[in-house]
Amino acid sequence: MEIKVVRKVLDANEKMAEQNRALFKDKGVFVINVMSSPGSGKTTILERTLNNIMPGIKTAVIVGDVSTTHDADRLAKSGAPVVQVNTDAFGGDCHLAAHVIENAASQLDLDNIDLLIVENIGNLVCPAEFDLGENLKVVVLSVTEGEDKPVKYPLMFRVCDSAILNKIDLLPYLDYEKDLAVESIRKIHPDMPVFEMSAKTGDGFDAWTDWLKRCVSEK
Ligand SMILES: Nc1nc2c(ncn2[C@@H]2O[C@H](COP(=O)(O)OP(=O)(O)O)[C@@H](O)[C@H]2O)c(=O)[nH]1
Ligand SMILES: [Mg+2]
Repeated sequence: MEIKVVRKVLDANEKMAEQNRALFKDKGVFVINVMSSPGSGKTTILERTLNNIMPGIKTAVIVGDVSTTHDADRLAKSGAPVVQVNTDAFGGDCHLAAHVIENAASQLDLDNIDLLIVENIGNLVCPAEFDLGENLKVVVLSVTEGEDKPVKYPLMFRVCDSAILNKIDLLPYLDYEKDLAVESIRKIHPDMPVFEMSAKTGDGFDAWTDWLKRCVSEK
C-alpha cells in the first residue's frame, strides 16, 4: 500500500516535470539542478559561478531551503533574479518537486533568461528521486564529508551528469583520500565528469564553468 502511494506521488511529479521541460524548451531556458548535503558549498559555488558567467549568460536562480532567505540574499548580490522557496510553508519537504519549480518559475521572466540554476535543499537522498524538468543534474561533495558518500548514496551519483568535489583547499588539514573519493564516484557512475575545486579560493573553478558554458551553448 505504502509503495503505491509513493509511486503515485512520483508519477504526478513526472507529469509536472515533463510540462516544465516543455515550457523551458519553448522558452529556450537551460536548467541545472544542483544538489548536495547541507554545507558542502552549493551557495558559495553558485556565487562564484554567477560572477563568472554573467552577464554573458543571462542567469536566474531558484533556491530551496526549509526555512530562511539566507541563500537567496547571498545570491541576489550577483544581480541575478532569485526566487527563494521555503518548504516549511507546505510541510518542510526535504526536496524540491516539479510543481514547486513550476510555481517559482512563473515569477521569472523566462523570455529573458538563458540559464536557470536550481539550488536544491541540502539532502543527498530525496532530491535524487524528483525530476524537476531540468537538463542537467549536478552533485556537490565536499572533502569534509568522507570518501565513501557516493557508495552510501548511490542514486544521487547515478542520476547526476557531473560531480563537484569541493573544498580542496582543506586537503592539507585532513586525512582525506581524494583519489578514493573519485574512485567511489566512478564506481557508481564511471564516465561522469568530476570537477575538483575550491569555491573559496577559486582553484579548479574554470574547468567547471567552461563545462557549464559549453553545455548551455550546445542547448
Ligand atoms: N574552506 C572552504 N570552505 C568552503 C568552500 N566552499 C564553501 N565553504 C564554506 O562552507 C560553508 C557552507 O557553504 P554553503 O555555500 O553555505 O553550502 P550549502 O549549504 O551547500 O549551500 C560556508 O561556511 C562556506 O564559507 C571551500 O571551497 N573551501
Ligand atoms: Mg545553500
